[in-house]
Amino acid sequence: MSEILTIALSKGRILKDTLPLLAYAGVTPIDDPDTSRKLILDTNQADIKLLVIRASDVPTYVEYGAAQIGVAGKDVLLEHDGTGLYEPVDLKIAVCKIMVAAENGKSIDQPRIKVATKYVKTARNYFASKGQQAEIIKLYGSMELAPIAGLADCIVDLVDTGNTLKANGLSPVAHIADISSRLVVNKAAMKIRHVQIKQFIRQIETAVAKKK
Ligand code: PRT
Ligand code: MG
Repeated sequence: MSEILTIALSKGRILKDTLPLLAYAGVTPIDDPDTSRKLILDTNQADIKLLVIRASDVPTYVEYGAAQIGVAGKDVLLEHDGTGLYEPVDLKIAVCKIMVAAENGKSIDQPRIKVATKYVKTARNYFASKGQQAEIIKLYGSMELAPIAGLADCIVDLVDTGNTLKANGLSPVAHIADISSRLVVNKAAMKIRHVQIKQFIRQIETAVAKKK
């Protein structure tokens, strides 16, 4: 048996959308991930385990090598500072957009604006690239409330159907980036365990292609 391959992913939509890809690659968890309270899931392959953690913690686990592989949204990766990660496969799951949104009818064409977001780095880079002065206000959730409550002029957040914005009287005013989840790999592991990891990556690539 080869060394254990540990794959970090988050509960919710990423786990839900990753399981079919893993199944194509011949990997299925033993316990039902929806009902299990375990944070480490054994799979039908004795040398593959899944870690179920916070979405924003996935790059950290992989960068430090506690997991060799992970699945993380590009939104999370854009905010992560590390350089210890390869990003070899776009899994084309959990697809959405990262956008600027403001109250219906309001323009963000002001010399200086307040932006509420969980995506501080992405927001800062975006407004800098536009040459627009922005005060970035860090929030941890429910961004949609910020313009309504008068905390900020606009938000930077993920948008899928647009229903959440709509329900809160907001409209998208700018598109920043298309988002999907990526397979990430620890750089040292890729070198040291090249054969095992390359083989896994190839299986996942095939699964992504087949799913289309
Ligand atoms: O645990 P933690 O809070 O760190 O992570 P999380 O709660 O963001 O995890 P989760 O499971 O909600 O999302 C994980 C990943 O899914 C994100 O990092 C994205 O890469 C991806 N994803 C894809 C989304 C969405 N689509 C999405 N629509 N994540 C969140 N949303 C939210 C969005 O923030 C907004 O509140 O859904 C709402 C908008 O959806 P619509 O359809 O109303 O536009
Ligand atoms: Mg959440």
